[in-house]
Amino acid sequence: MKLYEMAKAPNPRRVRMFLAEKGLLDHVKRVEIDLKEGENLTPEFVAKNPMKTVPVLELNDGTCISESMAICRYMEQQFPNTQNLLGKTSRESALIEQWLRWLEFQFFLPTGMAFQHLTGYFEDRMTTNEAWGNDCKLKVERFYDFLDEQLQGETWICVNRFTVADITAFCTIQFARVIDVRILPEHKNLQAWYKRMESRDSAKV
Ligand SMILES: N[C@@H](CCC(=O)N[C@@H](CS)C(=O)NCC(=O)O)C(=O)O
Repeated sequence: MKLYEMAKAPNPRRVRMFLAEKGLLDHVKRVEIDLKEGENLTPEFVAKNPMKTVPVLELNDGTCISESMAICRYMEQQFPNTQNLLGKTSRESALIEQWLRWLEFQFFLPTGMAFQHLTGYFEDRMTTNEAWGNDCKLKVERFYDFLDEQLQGETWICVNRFTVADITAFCTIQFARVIDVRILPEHKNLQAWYKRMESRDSAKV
């Protein structure tokens, strides 16, 4: 299998961490796609993913799966004897899914929008709007407060164990440095959780 990704980009990072936790990183051959140079816009890449984004997992039969969570689900089902990260019961799966949607829509997406509209990274292919970027940044800052509250008395984001929700929150927090948002000293619960995350081997990939 091939994993088209960009090492520095946050969505591919989520998938790499997921694979590392499961001990499956060596099951994929990583292919670097330079987004800044527009390598995701070539006809060859668009044929693999018409959404023009990374990551993309290409199976040995040529099937291409894009969307980080679709890739994670595929790998979890293909390798059921690895560490479960998506839920062992319907209750767990539902709560993890709820958190994933909160994290992706209310946290990751505004971080990405703030990045695009405040840094001008894709200025050659989009019109930026600074006011919108700042609104998104504010939303990201509020989400840190929310996460800190939710982590009161908890070790992990949900279901009392490490899951893909922790991976998604961690990768978003690291990504948010590019818009200069960081965990504040008063976010004691979030600080403690972040230390736990940082100490995992998968945090290094
Ligand atoms: N929902 C998608 C988002 C993928 C995504 O936006 N990837 C970014 C890199 S983190 C990308 O390829 N951006 C290129 C672009 O927007 O042109 C996923 O979860 O995989």
